[in-house]
Amino acid sequence: NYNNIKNFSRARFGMFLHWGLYSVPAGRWKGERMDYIGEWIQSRFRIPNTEYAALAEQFNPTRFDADEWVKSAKAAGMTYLVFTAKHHDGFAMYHSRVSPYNIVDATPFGRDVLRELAHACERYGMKLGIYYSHCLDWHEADGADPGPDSPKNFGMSWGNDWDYPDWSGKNFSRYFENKALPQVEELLTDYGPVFLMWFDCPLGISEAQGKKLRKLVKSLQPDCLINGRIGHGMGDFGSLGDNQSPAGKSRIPLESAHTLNHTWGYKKDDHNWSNAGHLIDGLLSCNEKDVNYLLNIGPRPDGRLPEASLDILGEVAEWRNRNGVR
Ligand code: JFZ
Repeated sequence: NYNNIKNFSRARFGMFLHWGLYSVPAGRWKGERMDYIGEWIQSRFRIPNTEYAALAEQFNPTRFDADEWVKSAKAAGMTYLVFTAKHHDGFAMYHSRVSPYNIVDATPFGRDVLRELAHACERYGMKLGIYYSHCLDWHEADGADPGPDSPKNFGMSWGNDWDYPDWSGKNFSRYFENKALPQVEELLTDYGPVFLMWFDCPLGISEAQGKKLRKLVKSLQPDCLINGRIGHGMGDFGSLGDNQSPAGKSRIPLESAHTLNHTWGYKKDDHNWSNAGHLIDGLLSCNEKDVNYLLNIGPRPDGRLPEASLDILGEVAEWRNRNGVR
């Protein structure tokens, strides 16, 4: 869809939000601190699903206010959000009927935060994007797992081989058909217009499965864009990794994702905050090349955005006002 692709490059600046059960331990497990990115904590400490799922009982973000999140994004000049509806841990941050492993059915909070965000986006003219881990799902026995002989991710297993060590018994298409596709259908049916679907880590997905997923998205919402990490070169736009910048010309429009410290999901001990000036330089140099800049925030388990992130966003907002940037 040519018009919408043009819209994509006009979006320029977006807010990535990594929020989930991993925000509760926030990088520490049983007194041990975690290196590497916080949302990988279940794999890093090989936490059994029974124990990890108990985090849901502690997840009660009473300070969550969708309007506040959207307002801080808007003030900084952002035009879209990308919210983690389901990360690799498999926990749905919206009311899913496909699996009770979700924020409404499994936490004392019981609110559909995606619905609240979608409404807030509508109120403030913000576009809504949805992150969905379509292959990795540690909650499911059949989630993608490249197997015992494959290289690991900084020493961590890609698939859940702690609860489900029998690799030969895994059937990825069973997970894909029974959870991934139906959940993507929910996401594109129940939350109004979705600007883009942000898939991630295309492990174990066949070309036919990728086509099926793409077709599902486009049949439900023809204008919804798909990122390159769907796999098999099927994306409408490319996603660069953290702090990567484009090398040469690209066939499709690009987006570059960045964190404000060294994690995506909130980590208590990560104080490696970058400064606003550096961020603005990055934003400008991306936008100059028509690359969108997606800036990540890892909200705290109580629902508030970390103060350091808010400070940086505030400085960006100030810079915009000073320079009359729209
Ligand atoms: C993935 C996730 O594993 C991670 O937890 C986070 O959600 C991030 C945004 O995406 O990590 C990646 C995946 C691909 C690249 C970098 C980080 N890459 O291609 O450079």
